[in-house]
Amino acid sequence: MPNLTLYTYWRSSASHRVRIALGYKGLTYDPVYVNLLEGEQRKDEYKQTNPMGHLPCLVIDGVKYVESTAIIELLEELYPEPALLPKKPEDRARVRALVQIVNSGIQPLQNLVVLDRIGEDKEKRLDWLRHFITRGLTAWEALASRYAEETGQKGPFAYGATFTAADAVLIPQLYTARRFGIDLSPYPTILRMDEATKDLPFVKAAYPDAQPDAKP
Ligand SMILES: N[C@@H](CCC(=O)N[C@@H](CS)C(=O)NCC(=O)O)C(=O)O
Repeated sequence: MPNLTLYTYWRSSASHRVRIALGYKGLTYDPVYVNLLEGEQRKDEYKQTNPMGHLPCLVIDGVKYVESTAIIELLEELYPEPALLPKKPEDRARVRALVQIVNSGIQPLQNLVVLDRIGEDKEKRLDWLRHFITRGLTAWEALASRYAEETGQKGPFAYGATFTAADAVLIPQLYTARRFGIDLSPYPTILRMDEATKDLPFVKAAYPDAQPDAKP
């Protein structure tokens, strides 16, 4: 078994993705907690771990890996079973597109480093967050429905009958959406995925509120 260390924060959605992927593959890790609200990610000490000052970072046998989707792909290549990507290239491309809607179309816009540029005004920050999360989830739902029609798949997961990287990335985004009071009722595919995954043991174990560094 490799020696794994994860730099993580309970409410970091990118860390949450990697916690899910590790749990899905049955891999255990030692956590290192980095408090985002206290700005620990911006200190020089952490920037030697990730020069962007972002979580997560996964250390495998002493080697540091950053960027959650690159980490998930690495885990998939090192530990192919159970798989997080389908076998067919066309299906893999679709799963990766669903991942990227969240990874590049939503999450960067909700990041603390972006919100801090908007200013201290809480209402302004909330309005920004709700706008971009809603925009991204609306696109995600439309794309997933199109894929379901093209492939004849009926779920219950984000892409078809098995859990994939698309679920691992969407689940943390839903946590954030709920946290900011976004109405998920217009998204039947997303809600179906949520229902199918919420009680899976590795999903529950990765949940922000279940982390030892969670604040009540
Ligand atoms: N694309 C990066 C995004 C990482 C990222 O933005 N992490 C957030 C937490 S979810 C962070 O560390 N933010 C620190 C900040 O905004 O200061 C990834 O997927 O790993």
